[in-house]
Amino acid sequence: MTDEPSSRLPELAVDTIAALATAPGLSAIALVRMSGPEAFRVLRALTPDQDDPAPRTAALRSITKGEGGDLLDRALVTAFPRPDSYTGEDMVEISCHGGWLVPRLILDACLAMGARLAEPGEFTRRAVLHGKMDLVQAEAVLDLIEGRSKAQHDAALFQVERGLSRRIAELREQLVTVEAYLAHHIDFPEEDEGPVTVDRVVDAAAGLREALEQLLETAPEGELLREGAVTVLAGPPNSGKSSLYNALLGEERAIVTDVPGTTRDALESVISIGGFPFRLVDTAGLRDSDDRVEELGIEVARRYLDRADLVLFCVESPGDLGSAEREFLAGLADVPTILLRTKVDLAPGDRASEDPQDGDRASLANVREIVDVSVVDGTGLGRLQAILPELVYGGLVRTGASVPALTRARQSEAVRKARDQVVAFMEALDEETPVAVASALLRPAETALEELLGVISTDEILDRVFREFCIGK
Ligand SMILES: Nc1nc2c(ncn2[C@@H]2O[C@H](COP(=O)(O)OP(=O)(O)OP(=O)(O)O)[C@@H](O)[C@H]2O)c(=O)[nH]1
Ligand SMILES: [Mg+2]
Repeated sequence: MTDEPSSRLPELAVDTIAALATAPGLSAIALVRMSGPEAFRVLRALTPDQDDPAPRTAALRSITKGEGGDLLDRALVTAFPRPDSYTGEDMVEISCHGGWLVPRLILDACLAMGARLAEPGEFTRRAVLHGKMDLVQAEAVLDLIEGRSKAQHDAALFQVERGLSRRIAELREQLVTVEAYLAHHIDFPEEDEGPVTVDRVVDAAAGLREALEQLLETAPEGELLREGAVTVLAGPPNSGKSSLYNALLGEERAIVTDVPGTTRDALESVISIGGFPFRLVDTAGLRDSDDRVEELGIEVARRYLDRADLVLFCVESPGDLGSAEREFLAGLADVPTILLRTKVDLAPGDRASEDPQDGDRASLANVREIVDVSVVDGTGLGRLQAILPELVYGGLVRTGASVPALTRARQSEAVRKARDQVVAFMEALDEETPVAVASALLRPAETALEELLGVISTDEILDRVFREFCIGK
């Protein structure tokens, strides 16, 4: 531990930040962390008359309020001299007892001794500013914390380990190659068979466009992976929606009765099915109702259906599929739907004869599968759990989540911008626009990829990335 500023890093941040890195509440241990030029001085103030801990080695210390104040706790402290720390700055971690009081008192002591409370995401933001990680990795740090399913975890970890960053860097390289070919071509315009023909430039640009396109195709599934696919249980009253909701959740969350119109408000839970995240929503049964509360519940159901990624439409038997339901299903337009025939334990045997007839197919155009289910004997639940990931995350199910995939709007916007510029460039060449003029179209593509990685970044870009973070990260 030294007060000498390291010559290896520019001093970008002037102040020292502190925050609770663990969630407040009852826990055995909590972590208070500090980062910045004053971090070691503040630690000394909190641990008077005690040795500085050896770098990167946990040491047990009595933590006081500072400058001879009250004892607050005995805790493990670790000092990380820059640049070998998460942020790249001098950092201190204090692992103290958890709960409501101790971590708060220690944090207050850090603040009283000169640190300032960190903004959301500020530790990671400093890590980016000091070149410890790029922006895409920083976003993945957040995904890693927020992930609730195996696929989310795999994808976030892959991205933290630069999987996506490498892919974007390769695309940027490809772009620089096109620009280099172009420069060559401009330098030797007379040589028809010169070092680089226009064809070669066009080929390279086409390859780049294709690669950008492929990455862009990963965005819909990648973004769903972060949010969870909104999967709405809908259908007539009493058709068994809440029973299925509970069965898929593995707990009795929703009220189930034989009274039609039991569910009023929508219930939502995030669950992992086959390792993929789903936001399962139980809704009020759809019917014309005079009951004001039920009516409102049906309104809520419709709003969920408007933004559903997938609908599980429950009917007791296809015979129940009245014109209202048919109309409703047709109205779901292109939301993939699974038609669930519920309570099959009540009518055992072959129900194929009850399959919707051919004439029904038009109104069932978006029905991808028909599954017989029963929550009483478990029929069809396994099949349903196998179909759901395939239907929503088919691409990722096949490739695994450890592939470069775009997981945020910010990322897909940048790649789309780059793709559009490359397309505009190719069109310009096609129209025999002077090569020097056309080449100007490539620069914004390069900027888009550089901003994506944070090679060049503005406060606006950084604010956008880090505002989603919690304090202490
Ligand atoms: N035998 C049998 N009964 C079921 C099954 N699923 C649901 N039920 C019964 O059907 C009735 C209605 O079930 P719910 O899950 O409340 O139906 P719902 O679609 O949520 O009904 P609303 O909330 O009123 O729209 C209850 O009495 C359940 O016990 C099943 O698979 N087999
Ligand atoms: Mg219900």
